[in-house]
This record gives sequence, structure tokens and C-alpha cells, in this order.
Amino acid sequence: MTIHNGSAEDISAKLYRYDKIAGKLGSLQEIGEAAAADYSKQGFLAVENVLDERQIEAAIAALNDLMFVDAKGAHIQFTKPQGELNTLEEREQAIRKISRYVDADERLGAISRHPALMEVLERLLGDKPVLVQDMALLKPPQAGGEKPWHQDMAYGTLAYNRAVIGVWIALDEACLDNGCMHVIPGSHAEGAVPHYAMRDWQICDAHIPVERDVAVPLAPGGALLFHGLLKHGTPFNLSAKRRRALQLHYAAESALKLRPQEYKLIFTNAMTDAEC
Ligand SMILES: O=C(O)CCC(=O)C(=O)O
Repeated sequence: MTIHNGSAEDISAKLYRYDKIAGKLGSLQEIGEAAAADYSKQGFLAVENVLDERQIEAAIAALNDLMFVDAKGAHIQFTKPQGELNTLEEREQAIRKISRYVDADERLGAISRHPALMEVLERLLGDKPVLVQDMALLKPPQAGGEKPWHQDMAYGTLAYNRAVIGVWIALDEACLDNGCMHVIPGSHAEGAVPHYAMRDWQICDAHIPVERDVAVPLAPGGALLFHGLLKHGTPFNLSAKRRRALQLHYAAESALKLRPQEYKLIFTNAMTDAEC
């Protein structure tokens, strides 16, 4: 199976499966010893009800303000030249990502410091959590692109000598047909793998054990907590529904950034020379 540049339908059908669904906890309060052991083994926990309705509404209102009123220092990534976007709808359809929103809007800042979440992260990290990256990932209806399979620590900002934890929070219902998260359970324990610049900075399509893919649909306010080496990706949003999510990454306070040479040996094909 070599894909690299297939159609959206082809990629969605060949690189993801939709028949194995992750089990979920009902709330952060359910994360005790058993769930922490499960996190160590599987590399993720799916948890419903992390944000309540009021927090979800506040987060969406804050993102809309950043997109349509004033970005206030947040960085907005567009998939089309802004000069071509004449209406608010066209603008929204072309926005893929909003980064650095935590310092731009206190409604989002408060979510990044969510007390129950901080408690859980401290337990899973074995150290105080420090926020090291924040981005909102918006998959607009019929226009949301794929995020190919990858490990988050293969991205420079998240390359630490101890595993970071990603927290991905659904603001809309994240379903099988609008690009919910997909994970390879246990893949974090198999170590770092080379990434390649193909459709994105990603794992080679041929190296993905698609048969092990488990989808993680979530209701609004539900979250996926996942290890920085867990292989994961999201297919296209070809549906008529929005799929907006907040993503926050936390490192242990004592973790150190990898030096460029260490990063290169771990996350590129410098060691193996193997082509994708
Ligand atoms: O939300 C998405 O579609 C992908 C999120 C993700 O895996 C990432 O940005 O690293």
C-alpha cells in the first residue's frame, strides 16, 4: 500500500478504519490507578465531560472572536490567500489552525489551567505539568483536510527527553465522518520512528499498522489524553458538520528539550537512510 497523494476518499478508506471504537471514561474524576495503568499500556485515555456546556460555549465564542474580530496575537493558519476570502463563511472555511490562543483570550487560558485536568496530568507525568503548546484544530465542513499519522514529539516544539502529554478536546461532536481522532493503541511503547515530509510531516504511509487503528469519537467537551509518541492521525472531514477541537500539550517541569542532533537521530531517517 503506497498512497502518498491519493484522493481524499482513497486516503480515508485505505489508511484508517472505522469499526474499532475506543472505550471512554465518564469524567476526569474516574482516573485512578487502574486508568493510569491503562494510560501507560495503551498510551491514551478517552474521557467524556472534561468541559461543561458553558465552557464549550465560551471556548467557541473566544475562537470566533479571534477568527473574525481580532486575533490578539494568536496565529491563524489559512488554506487560501486571505485576499480571496470575501465573507465570514469563506474565512471560516479556510481556517485550519489557530495557535497561541491561550495568551490571547482568558476564556481559553482558563481551560489550559483546568484544575482537575492539571491534577490528572501531574499524576500521569509524575511531575508538574507545564504548558508547551496550544493550538485549535478546525476541520471545516467538506473542507477539513487530513492530519496524517504522526507522533507529536516528532514536531520540534514538542521534542523533549521525557514524553509530553497531548490533550485534545472536542468542541463539536467528533465523529467517524467528520475527522475524529484515530490512534494505534500501545504504539507509544514501540518508540520513536522516522517522519517524512510527504502530505505533511508524517510517518510513512506504508509503516502504519492500519489493522490496529482504533477511532476515538467524542461528544463536545470530551477529551483524548495521549502520550507524545502515540501514533495518531485524523482523516478528512467530508461531512456537512464542523469539527473544531482545542489541543494543549504539557511537558514535565523537569523535562529538557532535545538538542537538534538528538532530534535528527531520533525522528528523521538519518540513522537508517530508509526512504519512504
Ligand atoms: O485535530 C486534528 O485533526 C489533528 C490533531 C493532531 O493530531 C495534531 O495536530 O497533532
